Amino acid sequence: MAHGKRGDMVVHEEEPYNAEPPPVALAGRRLTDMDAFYSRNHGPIPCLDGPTWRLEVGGLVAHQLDLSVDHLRHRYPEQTLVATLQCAGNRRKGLLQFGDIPGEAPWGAAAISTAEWTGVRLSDLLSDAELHPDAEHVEFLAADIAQGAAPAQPYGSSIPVEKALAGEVLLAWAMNGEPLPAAHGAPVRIVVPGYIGARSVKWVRRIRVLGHPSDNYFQAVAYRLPSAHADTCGAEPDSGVALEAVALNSDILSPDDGACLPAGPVTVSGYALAADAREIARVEVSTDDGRTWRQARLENERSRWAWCHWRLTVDVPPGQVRIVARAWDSLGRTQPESAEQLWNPKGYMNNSCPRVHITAASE
Ligand SMILES: Nc1nc2c(c(=O)[nH]1)N[C@H]1C(S)=C(S)[C@@H](COP(=O)(O)O)O[C@H]1N2
Ligand SMILES: [Mo]
Repeated sequence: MAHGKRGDMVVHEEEPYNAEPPPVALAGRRLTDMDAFYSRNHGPIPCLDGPTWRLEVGGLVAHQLDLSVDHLRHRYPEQTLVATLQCAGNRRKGLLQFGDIPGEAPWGAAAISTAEWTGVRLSDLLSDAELHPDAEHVEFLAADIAQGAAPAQPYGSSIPVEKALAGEVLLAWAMNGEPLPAAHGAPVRIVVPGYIGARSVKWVRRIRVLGHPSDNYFQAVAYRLPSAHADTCGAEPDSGVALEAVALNSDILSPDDGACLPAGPVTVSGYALAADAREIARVEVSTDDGRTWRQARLENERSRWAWCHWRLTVDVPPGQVRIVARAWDSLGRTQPESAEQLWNPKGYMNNSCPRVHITAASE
């Protein structure tokens, strides 16, 4: 079992290790099993020693901090929160029919997982450190070295000060009640609920308060949404916008795309995730290309930071059947119908309505 993961992970890359579980491993489970939680890495997974680990907090602060895990545990109140992490590349596979996306893994439906995280609030540390009035972004620098960055550098990222001070951002040392595993950032990682996974920096070592976004490769170059026309002659060079909040999204986890099933009742299930701390209001499923929709049952209590599982049993006639789903949020917004308009050169943020094609056989 590489990196503590189940044997049937879909491994996009062995080194650095990048893998998602088979969709069925996520279905119906509010918390993702540790051995199924997707794993996204830009460098070798470091093995850090918990007892000697230190976290430095500096930059635009009145008081620098230098903390051990014990300091974190004893100085600040413990917080536990259920939050979904989703890679910006989740569902990239659905964009590939509209254009190549070289150098990026073709993630399917499962570069997303949910855990109960335990740690302390970043805002508690920052209030101890006292932010300078010019503070704009809070940068997290990690221990792993990303050889694929230009130049090679430790993984890092930053978030706006307003988000850093919101109570939901944690420095976490436990996941689903167990000590954080090495693959997920031990001894301590950042968890930024509601933001793309890239901002939840693992193996964090330094926190720097800055007057501007981080110039780390993963903030300044990668994880930006470029214009689809970045190479158009005469246009201004376009470095795109840094991705922060996730978009309203959903996917179908069962049945599998391409499945052959007996005609008759088929249970369709999946997940939905709201954006901007909204809630999922409903999820609908169509088996007639969107002419009619039926409402799915939402399976777990809705929370601001976590996905919601849904399911619906539909009756499918013999032949080829296309199943489409769409989620709605508490503001009345729904997902874009087609992935075509969402295609971008890095393949980020595909939140189009999920579709699977099945063949139903008469008995
Ligand atoms: N130090 C470090 N933190 C990191 C990364 C990384 O490569 N190094 N990958 C990021 C990305 S792109 C994602 S989607 C999430 C994945 O978290 P997971 O591997 O725990 O699922 O971690 C983020 N934090
Ligand atoms: Mo990611």
